[in-house]
Amino acid sequence: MNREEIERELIQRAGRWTSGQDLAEALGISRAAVWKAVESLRAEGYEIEASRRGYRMRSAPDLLREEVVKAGLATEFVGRTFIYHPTLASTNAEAKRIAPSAEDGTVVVAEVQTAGRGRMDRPWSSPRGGVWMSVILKPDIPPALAFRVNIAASVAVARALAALYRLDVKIKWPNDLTVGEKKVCGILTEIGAEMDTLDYAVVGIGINANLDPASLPEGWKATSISREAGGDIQRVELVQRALEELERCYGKMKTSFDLIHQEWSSRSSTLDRRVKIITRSCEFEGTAEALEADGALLVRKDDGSMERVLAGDCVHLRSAMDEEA
Ligand code: BT5
Repeated sequence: MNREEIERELIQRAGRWTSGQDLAEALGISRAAVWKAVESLRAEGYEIEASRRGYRMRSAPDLLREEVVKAGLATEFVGRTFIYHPTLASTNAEAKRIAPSAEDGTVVVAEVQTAGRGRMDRPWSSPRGGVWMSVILKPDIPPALAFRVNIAASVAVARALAALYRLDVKIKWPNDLTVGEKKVCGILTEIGAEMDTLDYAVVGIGINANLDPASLPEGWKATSISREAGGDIQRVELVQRALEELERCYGKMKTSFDLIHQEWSSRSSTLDRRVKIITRSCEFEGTAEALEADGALLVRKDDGSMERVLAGDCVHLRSAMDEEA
């Protein structure tokens, strides 16, 4: 208990000296207990100086701990309840478990997932160094509009990656974020609903932050931020920014969704491409002509007919123009 309190105090006063006496008095504990808590923080990788002037935090380890993320988080409700786990099977599974009684905006984060999942129960590789988190949202919208949450999340994370690391992030339909056609982030939105009410949406966001894409199977065409940005990044800042952008996009979801939809379209790498669509029931090729506001992709088949695809996978093919070039 003392450890968490000292951690919070030192993070709030990072870079400034605080006397052991002040800390002990503020928390109603002995100076020896302060010292013990400082020692246990150091053992976890915190750099804390000690001198006659007291203690000064120089750096915190790059862990997505509640106290550290919340200390600089400029949101009203997203991430205000922030649940940190060193390891979980899947943050989406845990978020769904707690969703019925959770506050709107609750975030579940894990440093490592042992059974991370993608769409259609595919595996999602989640080693240390990535950002694996799920946000529980309770929008007052009918279940039929739940796809909006997914679109808002794609736009939000794309904004965060573009703003923080100047990456040219594209959205590949339906919701992969890519850099140079390689996947840097995957999003999985799952809902709990009755016939006409949405109880919750759990938005699972997996970002390959500081990891070596060579450690993932080559066929996955994956990349990471550290690879694209040329070095490790601060994951805490990334989580904060992504949650802030998510709150902003989520706020527009009900009143001005067309703005989010427009941004989604303008960041799309799928539009105007030749694509192969694979759904549960069929496979076909064509040209991606439009992204509709309900998340559907409109594909013009070679026989001229138009197909609306609401769910499935999309492979980007080389365009006829590329082939001529
Ligand atoms: C997705 O599925 O892209 C959604 C991934 C969502 C992951 C987050 S992490 C936090 C939360 N908790 C969870 O358990 N899940 C969410 P999909 O479009 O089906 O892509 C899955 C495919 O991507 C796999 O079949 C692999 O080919 C590939 N893949 C797996 N791990 C990857 C990684 N780390 N980076 C890039 N590609 C990966």
